[in-house]
Amino acid sequence: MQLGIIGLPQSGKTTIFNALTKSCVKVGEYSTGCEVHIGVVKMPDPRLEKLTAMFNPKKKVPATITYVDIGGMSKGASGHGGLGGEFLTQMHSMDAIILVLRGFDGTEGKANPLDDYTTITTELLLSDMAMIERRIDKVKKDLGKIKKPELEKELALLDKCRVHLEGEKPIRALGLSPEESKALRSFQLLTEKPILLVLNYPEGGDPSAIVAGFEKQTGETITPLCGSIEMDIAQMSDEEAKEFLNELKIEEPALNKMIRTSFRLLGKINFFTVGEDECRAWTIPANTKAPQAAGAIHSDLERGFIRAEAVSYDHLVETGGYAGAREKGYVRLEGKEYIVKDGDILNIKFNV
Ligand SMILES: Nc1nc2c(ncn2[C@@H]2O[C@H](COP(=O)(O)OP(=O)(O)OP(=O)(O)O)[C@@H](O)[C@H]2O)c(=O)[nH]1
Ligand SMILES: [Mg+2]
Repeated sequence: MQLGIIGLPQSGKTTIFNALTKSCVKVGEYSTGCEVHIGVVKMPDPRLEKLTAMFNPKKKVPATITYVDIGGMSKGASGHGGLGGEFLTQMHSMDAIILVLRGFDGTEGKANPLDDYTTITTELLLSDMAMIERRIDKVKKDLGKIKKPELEKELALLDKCRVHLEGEKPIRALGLSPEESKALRSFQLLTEKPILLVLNYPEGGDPSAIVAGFEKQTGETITPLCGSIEMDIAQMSDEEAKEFLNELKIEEPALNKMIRTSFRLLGKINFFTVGEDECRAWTIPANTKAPQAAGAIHSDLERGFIRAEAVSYDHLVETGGYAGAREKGYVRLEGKEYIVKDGDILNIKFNV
């Protein structure tokens, strides 16, 4: 699962990347071309901590999420023959986008997150538009040679996208059917990707008025975050960080919340497996059926799936373990049609 961090130059992408991934990439230097940094983050999950305390396994394996800091986006990039090829290649392989908007005054001028938001979303729209138009030309040409119903169907879909983009609306707001989404998948359209907006605000500032104004104007939700403080926290030892957060009366770093939001943004959920050897969090798309969930562990488990023994996290914690949960009838036997829920603890029965 990969999330790309993008934004205008000097908006604090690398700072936030460092904070998210506890990396030490140099900040404040303009990235050269399409500079990319990659970091893998363990998802903080109190549930896995609790399960580990209950089962005392040899190993604890949390879910992970990959963040990619992608430099090289600038104002008017599309006007000069499109966003850079390398930038697009990077972007196309992302599952979702984190868009950083500068909320502090800096070398790039006074903060204007609303303006920056418009600039960037326009770039993304133009990039998709160019992609769709190229494909429309090609399909029309092919249809001129031979009439194929599937090409006609594609052309209708492409046209629908074009009209929508011309109305300055992202593809993700078009309400495509799963079938249509699949037909468009190979284009990996930028505005189809889920997007998380982050307002990078200055130390000591109060972002609430800017957030309210922004949300009113755009109808989008924006997460305020002070990149430089978060980066400092990420680089402290656990104890130092705890003390620092206590002093500021903050329960947990804003970044933890953001990591969880990234997860939800992607429509993913976690289930767990527990035992003496390991307690582990697994990531699957929401609405996955039990055999496919088992397949996330190993393809044999999907192939030979018989049933899943399932208990919810809350029930297991309430009863203190499997013995108590069984007594109360909380441990269910589920079949192939069962849709796995976030926080389920599964034990897969299989036979290959
Ligand atoms: N005041 C303030 N300054 C910040 C904050 N976050 C980043 N900066 C400063 O902004 C400058 C740019 O930060 P970077 O993280 O390098 O920005 P970037 O978006 O990666 O820049 P490019 O890679 O060149 O596009 C640095 O001097 C940071 O110290 C913040 O939350 N508050
Ligand atoms: Mg950078």
